[in-house]
Amino acid sequence: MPLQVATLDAVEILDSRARPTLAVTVTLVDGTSARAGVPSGASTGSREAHELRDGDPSRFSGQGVRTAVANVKGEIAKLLVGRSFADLAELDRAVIDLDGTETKSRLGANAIVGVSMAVARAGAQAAGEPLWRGLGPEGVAPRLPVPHFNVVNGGVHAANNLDFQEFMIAPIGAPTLTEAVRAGAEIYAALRRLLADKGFATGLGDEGGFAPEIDRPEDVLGVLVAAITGAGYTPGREGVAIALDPAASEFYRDGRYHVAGEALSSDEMINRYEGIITDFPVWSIEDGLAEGDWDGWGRLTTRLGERVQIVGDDLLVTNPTIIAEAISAGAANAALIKLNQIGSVTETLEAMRLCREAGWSQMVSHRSGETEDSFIADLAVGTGCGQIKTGAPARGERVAKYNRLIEIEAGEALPYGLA
Ligand code: 2PG
Ligand code: MG
Repeated sequence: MPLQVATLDAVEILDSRARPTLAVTVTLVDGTSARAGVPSGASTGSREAHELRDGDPSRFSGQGVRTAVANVKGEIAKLLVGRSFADLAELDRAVIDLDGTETKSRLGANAIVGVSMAVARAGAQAAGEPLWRGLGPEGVAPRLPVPHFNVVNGGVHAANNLDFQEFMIAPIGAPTLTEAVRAGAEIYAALRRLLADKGFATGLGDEGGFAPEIDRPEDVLGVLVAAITGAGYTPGREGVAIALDPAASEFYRDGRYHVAGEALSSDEMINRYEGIITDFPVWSIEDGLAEGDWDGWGRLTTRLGERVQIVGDDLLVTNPTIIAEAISAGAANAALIKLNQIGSVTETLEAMRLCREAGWSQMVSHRSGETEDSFIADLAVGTGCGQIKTGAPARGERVAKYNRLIEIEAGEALPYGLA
């Protein structure tokens, strides 16, 4: 069914960190209307698509997005309204060409991805199908993903001294998505009690996880295992496993990884991870090394890639060209997938296709700055990738995604688990 846009609108709204972002609304000529909220990251990879901010210091310390809003309502609307596109890929391509830059810096990747998401949603709605089905590539079976709940926050997402950014619990062995969410919520509650009993503050970081003053990652992992057991679950892949996103680019300075007072070389950092996966039920490590440390990534994947998933986030930035390079270099064995890192739904699906064909796994991801939009839940289901991370099982903008997954499962009997 061709896509014909009747109206395109955008407004500057707030994300979950009180920073401006865009909401884009599209109406198709058949009257179908859909909206999308644009996410925004803090620990961004240097090769991400360009998030256009106004830079006007008199508003939101320069963080306003009125220019991006004006680009949606102006240039992009002028391009799209009154034209017919065969599909989303053709429409996305036209907007990307209109922008004309490598990183979408002229119109703004935030503007472009918002339009792309809103049109994808409207297109599915007009076809009378749920978004996840509309996003599903030909020949790929939909699947409910294993949720990765980020229950302890550090790095640039919290004010504590913890260098690793994310400690996630993943109920891989749960029978259904709904039971996995229950496990996540029960362990989160158990963790709160444990931290309080040990005298730690239970305030939250940006993604809804606790942000205790614990410095050593191994100490956090010990508490997490206790929370998993305390809530009545089995630590490990048959029950509830742990995933890490150290976001190592953020603690890599002068050729060293700075972790809890130590300054480690790449190989010492890899040794540290080897110890961690030996002592704790960690099944996945994202951004274990810095984005510029390509040689280190190759050694990390060679040494630990048979035992755990090695996920590139800042390293790959959902960019099909970079992912293709990383696949031939053997720099990782999985990719994190974020729509706004590349800036369109079409390119995101292309990145996922490359991974699938190379036998790489994929984890669909939120950003630390989020809206209530649950688009990524449908993206994860439709592409059958088997994994999603979208923060703690707390805070509305995080829970919106988990609740959407629960509703998808309630409406349709789909398989649950890793792909
Ligand atoms: C990450 C993300 C999401 P940010 O590093 O994986 O958790 O953080 O959105 O700040 O880049
Ligand atoms: Mg990351």
